[in-house]
Amino acid sequence: MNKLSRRTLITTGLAAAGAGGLAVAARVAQRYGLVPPDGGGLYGPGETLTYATQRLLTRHSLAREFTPGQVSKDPFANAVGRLGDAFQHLQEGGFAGWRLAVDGMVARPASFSLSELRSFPWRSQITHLACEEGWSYIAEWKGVPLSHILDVVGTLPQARYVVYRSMEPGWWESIDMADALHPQTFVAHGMNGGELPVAFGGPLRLRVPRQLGYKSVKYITRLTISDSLKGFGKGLGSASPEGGYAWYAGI
Ligand SMILES: Nc1nc2c(c(=O)[nH]1)N[C@H]1C(S)=C(S)[C@@H](COP(=O)(O)O)O[C@H]1N2
Ligand SMILES: [Mo]
Repeated sequence: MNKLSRRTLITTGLAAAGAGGLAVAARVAQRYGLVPPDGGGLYGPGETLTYATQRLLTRHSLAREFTPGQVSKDPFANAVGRLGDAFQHLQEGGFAGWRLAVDGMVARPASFSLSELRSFPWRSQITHLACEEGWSYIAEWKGVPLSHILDVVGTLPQARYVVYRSMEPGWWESIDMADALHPQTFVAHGMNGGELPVAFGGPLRLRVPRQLGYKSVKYITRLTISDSLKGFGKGLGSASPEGGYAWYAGI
């Protein structure tokens, strides 16, 4: 069977199972390894149906890109908690000491300085950032595609997720390899033609334009590649499901 008809079959199966009951859909998803880390509990079957269906239908699709004329004149930066003395110290040094550590299931664990990251091949995109609370803005983002960083460190074949952590306490997320390798997923260091302002996550944030704003974590300092999310936090994949939000926030 070719890939497409297999995909149609699974998707049709999921839809039929979904009509017959979310729990049945969850069993179909399980058979194809499409259960998200927060797929247990009360909302689990719904989360599984969303994730599995989107993964099969939109695996390679691109988030919409805009023209320079559509960039928001006055983008809204979400309020950020206290970033702490260590952050302030780095900021006073122009972030020369900022590092992004990459570890876990990689052949060559590494720690990159900001200037090393800026010397990597970069790309830019004009995309929409949408908060689950209703506001949004369009900005131009400049950064290193995450896939490039994963190439440099040599991701092992059994890798399934990239976990990313912020210097801001309590903020950590993860994405699956489909989103990690997606061409629009950036480790962003620039915005609207300049350096990335602190209010918008500078010096470094992840941009995941195919998911809601909360997956675009600001002030990232560490990436961990893993085959499982069980050992991180409460094992639900990120801080979001611990606070009642979905791990997969595809749009
Ligand atoms: N470290 C950190 N990252 C974060 C947040 C935060 O408060 N701290 N807020 C998240 C949420 S809920 C959204 S909607 C976006 C907001 O991005 P913005 O500040 O560029 O508008 O950042 C996400 N990343
Ligand atoms: Mo948000």
